[in-house]
Amino acid sequence: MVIESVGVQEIFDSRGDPTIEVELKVAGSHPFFAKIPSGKSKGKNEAVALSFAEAQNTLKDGFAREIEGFDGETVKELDSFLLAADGTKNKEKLGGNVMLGISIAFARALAHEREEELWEALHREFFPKEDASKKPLIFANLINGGVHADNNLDIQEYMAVVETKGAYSESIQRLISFYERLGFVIEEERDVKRLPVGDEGGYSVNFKNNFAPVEMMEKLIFESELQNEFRIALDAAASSFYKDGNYRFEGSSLSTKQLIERYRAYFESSKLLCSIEDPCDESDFEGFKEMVEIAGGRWIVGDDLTTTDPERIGKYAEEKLITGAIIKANQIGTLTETCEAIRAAQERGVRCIVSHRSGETDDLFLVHIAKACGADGVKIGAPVKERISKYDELMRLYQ
Ligand code: 2PG
Ligand code: MG
Repeated sequence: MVIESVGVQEIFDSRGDPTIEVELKVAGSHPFFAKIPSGKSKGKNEAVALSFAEAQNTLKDGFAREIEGFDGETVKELDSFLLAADGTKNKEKLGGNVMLGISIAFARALAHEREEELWEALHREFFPKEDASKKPLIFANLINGGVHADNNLDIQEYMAVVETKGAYSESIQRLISFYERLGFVIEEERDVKRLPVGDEGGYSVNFKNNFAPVEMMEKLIFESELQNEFRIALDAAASSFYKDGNYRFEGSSLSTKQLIERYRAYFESSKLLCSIEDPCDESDFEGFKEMVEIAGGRWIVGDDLTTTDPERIGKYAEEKLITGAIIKANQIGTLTETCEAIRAAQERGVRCIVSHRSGETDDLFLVHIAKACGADGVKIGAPVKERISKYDELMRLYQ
């Protein structure tokens, strides 16, 4: 498969912030595209994302000519070429977003040539032994806080975790009804109409403390008799409230030990809380370790800590800092490294949750990565607006 040209367009994500779409032309076919999402609560080690103007200049300054005529039959070959052409540690020369866009568009071209879906091409190349029919748990963010919302919650995300034993269509319908009921409960309690929502479509209102949303969701899950199918997960995104060695939490300054005591109390008070992502700052290795020790089988998930980096995931899994890992392709910047990160987790028994970003597009590649690798979870926000297309794709791919 020979690349004829690469171009970039400026597009806008679900927050209205600019991001890029890559267009790739290969010999003898129509163009292939990939839209790249963007994050707000980012890990320090994420690949650099170029602005549209920077991406355009990089292509004009010679990279477009360099890649023209590239000839390869696998995603790995293309990504090795991109990594060599970039040559930096954090992809600052070509941009992780540009590289990932080329990588995904090329994978789509390869899949098209073989009359396959994107997930089939990825499964064949990277995960031939994994069970692509395994249904991932759905992590749906229903109450937003932290930097994703304009409210008083320090914790960034309160997610319903939905296990699907039958058809996805039925579980997703139950999730949508649950999300609506949760909205009514909050409206009634506050006596307001039209609740504000945060970046990922979850309700964004004040609560008396960071545990109150868990209590509210848990009560409603039991009242709705969904306790055998629905559980609750948090993304604390703790780096966003960590400053100078302490955590700014509910107006106080907490040490790692004190913060972990709060989480311990959550575990004791909740029957359904099954996972906490980034409970501590990405530099607080002791904190992560202690969380795994007290978690009692609940997942302790790395996101800012691990940034979809195969080496970091491998290292932190072996040091027992995590039992789950968030997979976001644009944190690392190529499909090959994304798949290696998943492998690094799978080989060590660490659960993989393939995730969206807070600034999303309607590109569906994350659902295809999840299916290709037999992921344990997909994290796609509330079932509304721009995120709904990912739920539709889940139903289509797993019917
Ligand atoms: C996260 C994500 C997605 P962002 O922290 O897990 O929910 O947010 O894309 O802003 O990093
Ligand atoms: Mg996160």
